[in-house]
Amino acid sequence: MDVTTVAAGRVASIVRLRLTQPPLHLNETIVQTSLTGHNPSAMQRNSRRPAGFTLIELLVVIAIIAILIGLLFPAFQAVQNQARRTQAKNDLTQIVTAVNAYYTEYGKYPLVAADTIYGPGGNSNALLFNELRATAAATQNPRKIVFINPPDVKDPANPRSGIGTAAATIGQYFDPWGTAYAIEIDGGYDNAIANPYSSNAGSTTLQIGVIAWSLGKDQAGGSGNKKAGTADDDVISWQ
Ligand SMILES: [Ca+2]
Repeated sequence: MDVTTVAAGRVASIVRLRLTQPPLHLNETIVQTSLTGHNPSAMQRNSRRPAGFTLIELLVVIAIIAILIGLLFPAFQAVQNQARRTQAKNDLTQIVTAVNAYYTEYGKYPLVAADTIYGPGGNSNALLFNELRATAAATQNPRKIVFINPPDVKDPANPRSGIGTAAATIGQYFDPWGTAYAIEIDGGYDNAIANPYSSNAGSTTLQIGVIAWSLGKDQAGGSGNKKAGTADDDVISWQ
C-alpha cells in the first residue's frame, strides 16, 4: 500500500463521516465565506440578532427628540409672541384710524369733552367701541357708520384678539394677550395729550389727537420708563 492509497482512504473515511453527521450551518458559513471572500449578505442572513431596536437605542432616540423639542420650544414661543405684537400693532393702528375717521365724519371726537382714557386705568373701552362699531348701545353715532369692525373673541371666558361677548366683558376690545386695549383721546381739543409713559416713549405731552396702546404679554402697564419693568413689552401706536 503506497502513500497515495493511504491518503485516498483517509479522505474517503472523512467524507463518509461528514455525510453521516447533520449539517452544521456555522461551518457552512465559514466555508462559504472563505470561498467567496467577504460576503455581508451571508453574514447578515445568519445573524442571531433579532429585528427591531434595543432598549438603549430607543432611549437614545427619545433623548435626542427631547433635546430637539427643548431647543425649539423657546424659539416657537418667541415667534408666537412676535406675531401677537404685530397683531396688536395692527389693531392699534386701526383703532386710531377709526377714531380719526369718526372725527372727520362728525367734526368731533366720540363721547369726550376732556382728555379721556378708555381701557385699563380709565373708562371701559366698550363705551368707545360701541360708538365706533355703531352697535345698538351707541348714542353718538346717529348715521350708524361702522368705523371699525373687529371679530368677536373665540373664547368668551378667556377673551383675546377681539370683542368680548361675556356679560362682564361685552363690547370691550381685547388685545392678543387678553387685556383690553387702552385709548386716549384729546377731548380738550388742544392737540395735546399726556403721555402715559414718563420716558422713552416720546415727549411727556404728545401733540397727537388719539393714541392707543396694549399692556403686552405681561398684561401689566406702567407710567414710568417705557423700556423698563412691566412697560417694556407694551405695544404703543405712536412709535
Ligand atoms: Ca406690559
